Amino acid sequence: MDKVITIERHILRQQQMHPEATGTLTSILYDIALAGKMIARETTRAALEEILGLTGRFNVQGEEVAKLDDYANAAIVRLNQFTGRLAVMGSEEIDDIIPIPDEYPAGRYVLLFDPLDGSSNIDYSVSIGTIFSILRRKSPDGTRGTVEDCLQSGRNIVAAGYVLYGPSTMMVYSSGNGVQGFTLDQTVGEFLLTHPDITIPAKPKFYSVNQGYERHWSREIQEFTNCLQARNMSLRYIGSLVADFHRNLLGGGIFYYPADTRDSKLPHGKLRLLYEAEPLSFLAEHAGGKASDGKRPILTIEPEKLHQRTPLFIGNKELVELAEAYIRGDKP
Ligand code: FBP
Repeated sequence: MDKVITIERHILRQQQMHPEATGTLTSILYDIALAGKMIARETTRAALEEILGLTGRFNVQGEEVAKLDDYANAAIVRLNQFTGRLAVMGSEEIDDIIPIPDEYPAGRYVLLFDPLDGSSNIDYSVSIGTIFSILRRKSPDGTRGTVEDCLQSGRNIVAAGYVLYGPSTMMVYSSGNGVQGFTLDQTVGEFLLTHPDITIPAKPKFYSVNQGYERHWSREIQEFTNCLQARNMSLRYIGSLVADFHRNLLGGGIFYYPADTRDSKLPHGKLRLLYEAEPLSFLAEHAGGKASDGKRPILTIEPEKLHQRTPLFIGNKELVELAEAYIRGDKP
């Protein structure tokens, strides 16, 4: 690396491009980077500290909550609730909105996050991650934030990203000016710019889907998958959305989690619109890719519920459009 650029320095530079900026967004991104470092420390020490495993509680999705899920959620809330920068937060792990306690001032931004994505992989030391998006509040300044502040289409996102806890810890984010990747140098505790201006490679290599569910898919999705196989693309599926997305962002490919007929309770697939699909779609589009629910761009969907789910097709533009063509029934 001929230049050592910390994430703080990079975010500050981005801020200087916006004379109207107040520095609040900058500070929120700093806090997320700090939360990422704290969670990275816990994930690497989880087995040593006996914080692997489950809490015995179930979240609003009906999934068992992992101890590390709890830690990650609490770390992000504790770092952000007293700063006066946020009006309200929303977490994949918490049923309702997370209000800013009355003793703290309410700010102008909204933070939505999946504290630990891929939690089914935590105990197997497989890559997991924290996913986040930041939006401006819609409710009047100075008042307490509302659920409406959280239910905004992805077009209103001002910044989004993820922290990936894998062989190395990386933070990848965009504030609308390209997608940047930083690697945590544990020896100095700093995220350093290692992947500037990420764009999805034009020639896709990978397709990522849980093919174990193929018999539950529509004929169109099955035909689309056959088409990818006929293109000699490699199947890669980790089962952690953030890790599968990250590989395809750097190596080229498509990740998809379609709706299927397995569980009538999940007619719209498994992944959460606000905490998973919207932030990664913001990144995909700023990296020259595309993200769709099979029929329309994810970022145009008007959310109705905090924990609503959506089918997701995300990655190389050409492949996402190919999936949409198959779903429309006009396969090429
Ligand atoms: P959470 O772990 O945040 O609940 O995320 C859901 C998730 O684990 C995604 O990361 C992943 O892509 C998907 O579910 C895996 O689902 P499945 O086991 O059905 O393939």
